[in-house]
Amino acid sequence: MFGVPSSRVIKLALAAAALVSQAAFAVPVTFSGALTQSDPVFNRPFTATSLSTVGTAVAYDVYGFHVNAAGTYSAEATGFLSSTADTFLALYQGSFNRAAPLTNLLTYDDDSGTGALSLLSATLQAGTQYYLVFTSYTNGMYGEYNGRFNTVSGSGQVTLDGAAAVVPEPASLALTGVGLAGLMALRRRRKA
Ligand SMILES: [Ca+2]
Repeated sequence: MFGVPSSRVIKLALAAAALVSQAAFAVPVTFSGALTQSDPVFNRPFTATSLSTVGTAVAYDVYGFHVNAAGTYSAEATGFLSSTADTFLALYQGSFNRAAPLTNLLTYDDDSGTGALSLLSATLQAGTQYYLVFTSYTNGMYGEYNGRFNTVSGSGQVTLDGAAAVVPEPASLALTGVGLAGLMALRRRRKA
């Protein structure tokens, strides 16, 4: 006979329930960085078939990511320089080549977010590599920014691939503070 204290059984059950709930609900993934004068530049798209004539050499950052289940996902710019700053997002499937900005372009957005911030959504598949390009509307716009991926439909999860400036959105503000403090400490160390 195995005499297992009932309190331990309850604890195990609660731990298992916590694991299940973590797996069942997608967690938004935030990212942050800065567009700088030393960033590479490209001629951003204007439409799916034409290039911008005002964003001809915009600084950009690229975020490689994948999802673990098919579904609808969104990516948005949540801040850039100031409330009037004008972001642009482009989503690529398979590969991104700054010399061919219309190749593999899945979708893009200029101003669907707050103010002139960008918000795009797309149906994505598991097992496919995607690249989110964060850039600005016109040339010469530099500054720090924040962004976020969300699962719009389905229970899939976005995972960023090897991006250094990635902070999974935590469940509490306390955790956000710790994550941002850690990120800033890391950034300070790198600059030193
Ligand atoms: Ca914009």
